[in-house]
Amino acid sequence: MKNICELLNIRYPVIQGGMANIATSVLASSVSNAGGLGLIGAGGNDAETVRQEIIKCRKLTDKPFGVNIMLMSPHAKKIAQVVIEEEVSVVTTGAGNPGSYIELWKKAGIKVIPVVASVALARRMERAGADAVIAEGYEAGGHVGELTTMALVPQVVDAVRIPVVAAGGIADKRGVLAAFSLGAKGIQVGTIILSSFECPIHENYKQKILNANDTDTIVTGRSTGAPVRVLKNKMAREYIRLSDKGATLEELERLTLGSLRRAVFDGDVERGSFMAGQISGLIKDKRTIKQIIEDLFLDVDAYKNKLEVM
Ligand code: TUI
Repeated sequence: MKNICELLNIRYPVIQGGMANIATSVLASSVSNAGGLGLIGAGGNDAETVRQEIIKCRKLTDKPFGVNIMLMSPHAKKIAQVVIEEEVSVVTTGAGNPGSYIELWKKAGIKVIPVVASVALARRMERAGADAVIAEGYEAGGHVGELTTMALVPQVVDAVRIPVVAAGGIADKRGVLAAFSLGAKGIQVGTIILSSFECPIHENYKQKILNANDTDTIVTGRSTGAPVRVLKNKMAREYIRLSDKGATLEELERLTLGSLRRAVFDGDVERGSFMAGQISGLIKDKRTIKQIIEDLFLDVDAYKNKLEVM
C-alpha cells in the first residue's frame, strides 16, 4: 500500500481540514508550502468563487493542494465539475456521501478522499473507488458523527484496504502516535490550524481557541440532524435552550443564520458560531503553520521509543 506522502506527493502525512469560510487559498497554500496538504474549503461558496480560489492558490504555491467539498451545499454539484475543469489534484468531501461523483473524479485523474463517520460509508467509498478515507471522530469541530476517533479509526482500518487518515482530537505528537497506533496512515487537523498566525480568521476566534478549556465545546443542532461542535458562548447556550424547549427547525435556523460568518469575519463573541474541536483546551500558543507541522512530526520516533506499556 502506498503511504499518504507518496499518494499525495507531500512531505508530512497531514491534511488540513476543509473548514468553511476559513480554508481560503491563503490558508491552503500556507499548509502546502509547509509540507502538508492544504485544502480550499468550498463550504457554502458558489462554484465560481471556488474556481477563483483555486486559481489564486496556484499562484501562492507550487506544491499539491486540494479542494474540500461540503456536500450539504446547494453548490456541491457545480463545484464537483469545477474541480475537474481546473485539474485539482485532490478532492476531500464532508457532510455527505460523494458516491455519485467518484467515478467522474477518478476518470479526471483526481485523488478522492471522502471524510467518513462510519464503517458502512468507508466500505462504500472503497467500493466506489476512493483512494483513501478520512475517519473523523466526534471530538472534531464543526459537523460531527457519533463515534469517537478512538473507536472509529481502528474499526475503519479493519474494514477497508485503502489508507485511513485519522481526524478529530489531534493536536500534538501524542495524538499523532495514537492515530498511527490505531492503524491510521496520516492525520487531518483543523482546530490546531485555527490558532496559527496565518489562519485568516478574526483575532477573537484565535483567542477563544487559545483560552478554551477541555469542557468548553458543545454539540448543537442534534435535533436538526446536522450536529455541529462549537465553542460555548451566548449563542450556543441560547441554541441549546431553544432546542431543549422543542423549538422548530425554522426558529433554530433563524438563530444560526450567518453565525459562522459572524465568528470568522466579525469576531462576534456572543452571536458567532465558533466551530472548534474538543482538543482546543490543549492549544496554548500561536505558532506558524510550519512550526505546528514540525511540532507534530519532527522526532516523533523518539516519543514512540519512550512508550512503556508494561
Ligand atoms: O463536514 C465536516 N465538518 C463540517 S461541514 C460544516 S458546514 C455545516 N454547517 C452547519 C451544518 C452542517 C454543516 C462544518 N463542519 N466534517 C466531515 C464529516 N462528514 N463529519 C461527519 C461527516 C459525515 C456524516 C454523515 C459524512 C457522511 C455522513 O453520512 C452520509 C451518508 O449518506 O451516509
